[in-house]
Amino acid sequence: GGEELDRRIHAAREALGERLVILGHHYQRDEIIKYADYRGDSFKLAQLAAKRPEADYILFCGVHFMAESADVLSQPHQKVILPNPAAGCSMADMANIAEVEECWEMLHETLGEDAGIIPVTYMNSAANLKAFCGRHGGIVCTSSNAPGVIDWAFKQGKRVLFFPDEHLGRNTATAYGIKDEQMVVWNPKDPMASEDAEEELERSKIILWKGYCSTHMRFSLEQINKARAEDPEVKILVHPECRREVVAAADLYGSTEYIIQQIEQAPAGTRWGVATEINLVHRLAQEHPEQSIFCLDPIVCPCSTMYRIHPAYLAWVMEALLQGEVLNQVSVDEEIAHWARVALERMLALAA
Ligand code: CIZ
Repeated sequence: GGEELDRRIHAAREALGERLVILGHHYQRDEIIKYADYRGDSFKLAQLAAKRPEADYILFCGVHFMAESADVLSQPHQKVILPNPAAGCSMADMANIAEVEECWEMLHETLGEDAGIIPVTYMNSAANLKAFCGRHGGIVCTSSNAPGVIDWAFKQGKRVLFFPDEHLGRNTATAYGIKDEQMVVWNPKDPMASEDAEEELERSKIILWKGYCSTHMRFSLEQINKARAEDPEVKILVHPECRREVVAAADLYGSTEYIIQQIEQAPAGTRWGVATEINLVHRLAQEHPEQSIFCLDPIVCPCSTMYRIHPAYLAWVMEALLQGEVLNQVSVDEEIAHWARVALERMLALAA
């Protein structure tokens, strides 16, 4: 039962002491987040790992690409553990290295070797895609710093190839002033399908990979209209992985860290309709009873892969550590880690 698991996790936690740090992503459920030494978005958590060199083990309560980034940015002696190895990210899986390399080749065949394409990958991607960006003059972005990264990329070249999330790419490019007709969607399953594909690519400024977050795709313009009809004062706060029309209709949009910050700074009595993962929305509602916070999607489901981190996995991997056994370690190949770090460090240099 829950109490027994809780007792086992606390006992293992005590025994492991400073050798273990537990990181919890904002989208984790309360039964997990309560054990986290730190909470954050993927990027903040990956950086935190490196700042705790006394911790030999980093227990990453989140999804696979996040654990990979933590491994890339952590110190060589640190081991990163993903409690349940089946916790992936369906959006991150929508782009793989073979497809991205094929796309890169086709784009250069069509546009020529001086196409001036800068690859930009969202943090939500496998380490080998970050490494691809590192090798080809590109960069990583998060939902917090995407505007600054896009600006950097356009100063380096003529075009951007953005993967894997079409919507973050489109929302960021729109805010940057790129017109719809300068955006092309790249479907890796059927590239160059359109009759006008060549012309579209010639005039493109940004090529958007056809990937999406199934949790954020649940939000719609109808939900926003309904919320406003019921309460004209309601503030609509959405994540940039939502569709363009949802972001366009919102009062505010931004990353998880931005959403949290907006709510923390708002006066008592503020009423919010929020479009992001339900565990974060519920937690914000609990932590801010002085405001009214609801999720725009009435039939909410949590992110199904984040949900795969269950307390039983924590107990299992922590007890194994006490026996000297490292289970479910996420370890990125040294060559890939090197180039992924190049792309991540370009992003870090921008923030500095
Ligand atoms: O990068 C992250 O942590 C995710 C998945 C979302 C966000 O906005 O922080």
